[in-house]
Amino acid sequence: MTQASTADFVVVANRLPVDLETAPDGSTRWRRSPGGLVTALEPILRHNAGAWVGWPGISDIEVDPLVEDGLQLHPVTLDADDFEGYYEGFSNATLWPLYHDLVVKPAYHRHWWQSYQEVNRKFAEATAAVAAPGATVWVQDYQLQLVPALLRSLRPDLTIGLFLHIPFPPAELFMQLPWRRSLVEGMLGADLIGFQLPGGADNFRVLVRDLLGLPVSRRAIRPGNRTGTIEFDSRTVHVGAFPISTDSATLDRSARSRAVQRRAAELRADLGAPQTLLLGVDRLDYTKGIDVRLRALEELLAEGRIDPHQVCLVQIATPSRERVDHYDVQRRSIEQQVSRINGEFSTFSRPLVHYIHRSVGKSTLAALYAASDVMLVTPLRDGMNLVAKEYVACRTKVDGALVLSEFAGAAKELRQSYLVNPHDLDQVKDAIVAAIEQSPAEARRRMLPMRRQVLTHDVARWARTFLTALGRAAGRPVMAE
Ligand code: GDG
Repeated sequence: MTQASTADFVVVANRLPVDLETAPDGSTRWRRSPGGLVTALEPILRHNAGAWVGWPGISDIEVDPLVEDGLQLHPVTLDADDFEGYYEGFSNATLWPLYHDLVVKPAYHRHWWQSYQEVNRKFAEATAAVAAPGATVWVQDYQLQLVPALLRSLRPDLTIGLFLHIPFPPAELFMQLPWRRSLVEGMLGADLIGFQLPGGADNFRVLVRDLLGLPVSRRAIRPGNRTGTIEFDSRTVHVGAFPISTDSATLDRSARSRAVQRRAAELRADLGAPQTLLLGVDRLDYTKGIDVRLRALEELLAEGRIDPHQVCLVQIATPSRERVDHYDVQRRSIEQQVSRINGEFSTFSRPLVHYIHRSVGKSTLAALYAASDVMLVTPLRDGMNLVAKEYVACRTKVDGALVLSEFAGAAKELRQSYLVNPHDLDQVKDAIVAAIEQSPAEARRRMLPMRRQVLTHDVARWARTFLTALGRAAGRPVMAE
């Protein structure tokens, strides 16, 4: 462990790319939690004396800055009250449902807002202390929307980007938020605000025009990317769409490897060699529509349109935000659905639904993608949905079928999937049947263009595109890679 120094490029995210874990004997150790974001940003961080500011995953622990595997990490300490008010409360019981079209009712509590402000200030102060003069800072996601303005007031010399990973809602919904003005002004501290889709950027511009009465325009900073500008506080703030992706080449390579191919074959055999294997992979979240696909499956089985001897579903439902009420309710209802389907339709040789309420390893996940005939991605609303892109990246034999909700950002790129409105159960059922019955030629016709899209538009390209646009927005040279 080494003391970290000042950095020319700083990523600020709710979580660090490593988790601090407490062992049974009370000692702590770091475990890498490499997500797509780390993979995409790691080369840029390394080449630019980069640093990452974030929460280490355990409350009430003071941790010194450290260098882990060549990355400067700056832990932000949160106490149990911060975690409850800022994270579980305001981030996940206010903003999350508000930004996902009110799938459940957002709760508005003044003490949560207070905590959100305080914690955003902690993150801004930690970042201000780490960033070198004139550095570039990239703030990630809805938990930190006040950081851009707080940071700008502390460090006007910085170039600041903000990327929102989840949808940005229409103004009519956003206007419910009692602290709407402060939140928007917090975001406007950035030089560039990135959204997953042009629709999110449009929603933000309309909101700023109507709520703050500011002039907005559609001047493009990059051809082909619907971007615009907002004049605020004698500065120009750029707004645009930057659809995120996955590390496609690595997934493709992993899915081709002998080890993953062997594991895929083993998994199918372990599952009783079903004729058709269906798969769902999600955090257990009420936005993901796990209940939608289970309901569709149950009706198809009850109507005899699917033969229980031929089909089985693996549903990975990774534990998530378990202390937030709506998540607990959702979990119980999904578990009831699963046991009802299994009670009615399992055969003596195997259960109909294999429900895994745990996280599985990366190579098992790649093997599941490679082994499954039909991938079910049915969210009611989703910023992008990387699972859909990961499945496509792992279909190295150009087969398989993706049933995809129109309300996932990924639907804008994966047009050849079986697109469904998750609120239209009959359509979801018909799409599942069509996906199960498709011919190999039809599978190839659909999968080929989707693979081309995902393999050419990977997460590294996403990061590069955002940072290039940020450099142009700030009128400074972009990061070296
Ligand atoms: C937010 C936005 C946007 C899941 N279970 C396991 C596992 N995973 C991995 C998947 C995928 C990731 O977690 C989930 O990403 P999603 O994009 O599907 O969804 P969110 O977590 O809601 O992410 C979303 C994303 O940010 C990025 O901008 O796309 O719209 O909501 O990578 O593979 N990974 C492993 N084991 C599991 O059991 N190893």
